[in-house]
Amino acid sequence: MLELYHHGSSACAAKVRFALAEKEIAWTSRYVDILRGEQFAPAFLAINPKAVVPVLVHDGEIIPESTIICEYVEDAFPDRPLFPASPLQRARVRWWTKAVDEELHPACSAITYVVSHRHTILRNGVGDFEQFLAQGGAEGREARTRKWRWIQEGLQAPGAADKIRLYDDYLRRMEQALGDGDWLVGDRFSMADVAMAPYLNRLAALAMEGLWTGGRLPRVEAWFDRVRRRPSFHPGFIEWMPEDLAEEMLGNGRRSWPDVRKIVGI
Ligand SMILES: N[C@@H](CCC(=O)N[C@@H](CS)C(=O)NCC(=O)O)C(=O)O
Repeated sequence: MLELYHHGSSACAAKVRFALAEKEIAWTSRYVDILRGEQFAPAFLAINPKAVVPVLVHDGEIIPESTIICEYVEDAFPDRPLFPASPLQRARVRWWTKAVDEELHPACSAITYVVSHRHTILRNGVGDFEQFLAQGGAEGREARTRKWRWIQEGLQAPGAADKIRLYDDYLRRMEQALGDGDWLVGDRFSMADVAMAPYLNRLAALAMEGLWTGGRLPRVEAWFDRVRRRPSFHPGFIEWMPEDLAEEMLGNGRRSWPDVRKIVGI
């Protein structure tokens, strides 16, 4: 039995849901409301001391980290493969998954907090700085302090604008990688597309599709339309996203869009 600890708005959890749906694998939901601090509950910390989702539990074995989960699922359930057969194309796929883990995901967290989650968290009650630090589990003082500033200062927080520019650079790399093809690596949908989809979906959820629409990055626009039309898109991205949170993110994103445009020079 496969159990997935996840949250509706988590990009890396969406990546795992998307991969599972592509591979038509059934799973049981263990929902962790990370905007209400459920990731710090002792029962969840026993599963993942890092206090983050997603975590997969397969027949009692705990597998954390979204990229590792997707690779594990591919190895354990090889039907409907998400990795190409050729070594070179597998290396190209891994270039994207590594970029997501190392750069895009941290940028996505920052953008989501400074544009939207900060409002939700402030409304739910964040306590004072010391309480916030103490709550962070293994996250560490530096990361926790950075998050506190995202919550308190929004787009004015140090480094926030750089994260938006980094994201924009990746969109341009996608435009280049797509060339005349439909997908990021080779001519088949792959884990590279699975890995990138949540990060464009997040920008769309924050009303920032203008970063690629309107003729700015037409191949990226067409790619995201193709991704959205896949039957796996709904179970990956829509089904678990709380409607009120989706509305809130869209509204907060719309209010931030003029500042985001200025940052990327549109
Ligand atoms: N490298 C991890 C990152 C996991 C992560 O950052 N998860 C976020 C949601 S996307 C989370 O649970 N955050 C909890 C928090 O912000 O306290 C992975 O890919 O699984």
